[in-house]
Amino acid sequence: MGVVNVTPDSFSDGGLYLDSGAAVEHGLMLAADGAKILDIGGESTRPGASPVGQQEELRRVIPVIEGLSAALGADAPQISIDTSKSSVARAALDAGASLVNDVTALRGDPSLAGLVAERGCECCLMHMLGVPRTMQQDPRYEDVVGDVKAFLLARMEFAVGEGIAEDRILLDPGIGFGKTIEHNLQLLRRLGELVAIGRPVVIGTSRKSFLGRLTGRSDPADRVGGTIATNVIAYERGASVFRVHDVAVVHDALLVAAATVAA
Ligand code: HH2
Repeated sequence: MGVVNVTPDSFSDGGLYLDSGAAVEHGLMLAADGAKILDIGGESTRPGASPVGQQEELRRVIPVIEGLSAALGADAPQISIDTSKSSVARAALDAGASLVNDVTALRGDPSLAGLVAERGCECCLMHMLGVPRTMQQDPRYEDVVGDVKAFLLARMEFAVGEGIAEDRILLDPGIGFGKTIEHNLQLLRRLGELVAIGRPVVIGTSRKSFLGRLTGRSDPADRVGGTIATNVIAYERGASVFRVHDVAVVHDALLVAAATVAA
């Protein structure tokens, strides 16, 4: 899953693809690099980020999804919309998206679950403790893996109760969303416990700050080594979807990891 952030303030690529033409071009490059899914987002969820209004989010992402849908060929990657708003998800699905990636796991907008159920599209339910503005202020868990697993099971039960087919659901532990370095590492180390739920697990470590703290790399673009290491480990522990900014190198790393594990 390649990331296309159409935002001025994303933590690693804010402002680079705010222009819809540049965002479409970037998405096409990620597809050529091997992305099977393109995740389009118009609102940063980095720690401390401020919420974006519906009109502005629509203005950012819809032309990009329309542009990618028109430009991508027969072997096109799936388009995912990274949003918590049902109005944005609806317009994105109309424009060609088929996966709703909601970092609030259907807690942010009461009408999003019904929309996903009605359209029969896929959705990714992600764990987050608190809200982006304050989530990194002293996050605490009884047992981070057990707590995240219980949360994901509860959100899946909610989604199914709202009419979403279980086989349309992907799950994500939400690396960096209300977690310390040790919480993130525990989730990666014990990812198998989440894979055991039986739904595809999405993992998003790409360029995140815990990799910077572990390696001393303050510039997110310099965290590709840490990104590769964590994605290979997640693959080996059963993750299915790898949300990254640097598709080409992670794609190669996963091809080699897959060949090694298969042998
Ligand atoms: N991480 C980010 C955003 N969306 N979605 C899922 N399912 N999993 C993640 O780990 C995840 C996500 C944050 O990364 P990014 O989009 O690069 O940054 P920003 O939120 O600042 O735009």
